[in-house]
Amino acid sequence: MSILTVKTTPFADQRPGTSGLRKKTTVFMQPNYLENFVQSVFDAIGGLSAKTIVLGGDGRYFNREAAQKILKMAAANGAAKVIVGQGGLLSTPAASCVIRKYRTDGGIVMSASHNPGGPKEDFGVKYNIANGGPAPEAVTEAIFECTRAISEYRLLDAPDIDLDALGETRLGDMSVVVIDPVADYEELMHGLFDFDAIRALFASGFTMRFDAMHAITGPYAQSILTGTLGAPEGTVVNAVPLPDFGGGHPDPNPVWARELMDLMFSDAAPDFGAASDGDGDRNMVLGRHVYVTPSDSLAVLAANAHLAPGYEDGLAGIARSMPTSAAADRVADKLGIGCYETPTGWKFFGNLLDAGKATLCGEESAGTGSNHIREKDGLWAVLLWLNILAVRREPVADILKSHWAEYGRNYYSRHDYEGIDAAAAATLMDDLRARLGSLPGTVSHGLTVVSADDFAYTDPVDGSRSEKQGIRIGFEGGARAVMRLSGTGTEGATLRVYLERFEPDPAKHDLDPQEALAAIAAAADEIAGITARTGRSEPDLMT
Ligand code: G16
Repeated sequence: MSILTVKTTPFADQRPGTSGLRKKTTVFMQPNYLENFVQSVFDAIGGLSAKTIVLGGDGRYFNREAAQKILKMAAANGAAKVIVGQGGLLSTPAASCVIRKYRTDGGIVMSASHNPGGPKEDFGVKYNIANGGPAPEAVTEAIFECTRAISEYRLLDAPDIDLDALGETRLGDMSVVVIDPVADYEELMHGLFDFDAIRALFASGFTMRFDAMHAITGPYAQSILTGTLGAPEGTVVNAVPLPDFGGGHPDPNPVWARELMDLMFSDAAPDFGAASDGDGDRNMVLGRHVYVTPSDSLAVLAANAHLAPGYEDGLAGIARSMPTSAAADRVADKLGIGCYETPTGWKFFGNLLDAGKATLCGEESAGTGSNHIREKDGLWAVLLWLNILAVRREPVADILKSHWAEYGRNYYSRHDYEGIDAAAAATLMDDLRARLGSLPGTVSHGLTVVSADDFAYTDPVDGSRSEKQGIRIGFEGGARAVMRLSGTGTEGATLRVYLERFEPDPAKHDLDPQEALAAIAAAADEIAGITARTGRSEPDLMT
């Protein structure tokens, strides 16, 4: 087996976004594209010599081929060992768990998360550092710089290895250890939650539907919910990961998880419903006839986390991304613990978790997690909910209502305008940015603007600064609209408009969120000129 040094030239579009590099699968499959990016990762982290990394993916189209190629590149770059999930599979949270458990130097996750998969859809690669979390901006920028200068990559000239056989093999001088993708993760969950209490909950006739959306969480949910916790067969649906996610969009939200939504709002609704995304880090939670927004879920989990053994000593602090509602802040306030507001992107939570400042983290984009790993974790959130339900024995809707009665309700919704012209989107944001100083005092749809700024973040641990992280428009009375461009799309631009209004009066907690937020949405549209500039009168998605 010889090491090939292959000449290449840079691709101009390999700057990682909110979460790694995501492109159309055909872009990744063109000669040298994947290789350039992977070699740049290795170069940016100071080479792979004698290092151990983890490798896995969400099983989407091109996962296996990419895994073989990355293994051969790791071997040619001098890695000592790669721990790889059987079949090239690992959910994002499981990859984080394995990186931490075996104290490896980092890991590569092949996923485009909630984006659809298939030859005409999306693929992605992200690099996680030794703490198990997404590479911080300094590292992703260093990777990008390497992609701009790359002239060659290294590849072992060797046959493919058998990714389905558990155990250790060799690829040149490198050891390859194929592991069960579920076992380490399940062991971690066992240590955090009261499995006996959850088992008793299911034994009492509690019913649940978990929609794995034909994505990576299927095997994890089957093993833990149906296997270990005794949930009835049929609890987990769409449980077999498919390369194209069954033609669906593996994004657990009210639109893409329509089937689950319909069931949960029907007469046949089980007690609890949940779904997770392509790579298993997102979650959606529902009760009978009720949808729990991710922002509310974070707040309820924070207020009740002490009911689970892993969190019985209380929380050090809570962190949320800036566009996430302030519902969790009210819990932090009451608990007298720290509360942190970060830019969008799980990578910004890493330092807070490492420094012990935050225990729970969450984002409006259906991500919730804790210090047990350094990624958001869909099934973990579901298990924490189950542990809380097992102790409180109340319907989800009642838990939510009593939470709002105690803390007030943050009405919240995100409106997405997808696939809009990238130049028009950039101009919209630039023009709005240029007018921020003159916005206070403006009245739109009966709402007076009292503040307008562009969110910037200074990491309290390492002092790093991130600018231009979303435009915030505050209205009199505390309502707000936030606007930013998504960093995870692969076609055109996606404008995200986040709307929020606080309602302290329990007598007014039963409004339809879209109605409760209608004036704020109209004001945001007028102030930014969304309809006028994009030609869209309606968002494509409202979560
Ligand atoms: C990723 C990031 C999240 C982020 C989300 C949406 O999630 O890990 O932190 O909130 O994208 O980002 P954007 O608004 O820029 O599209 P995932 O699940 O796609 O990895």
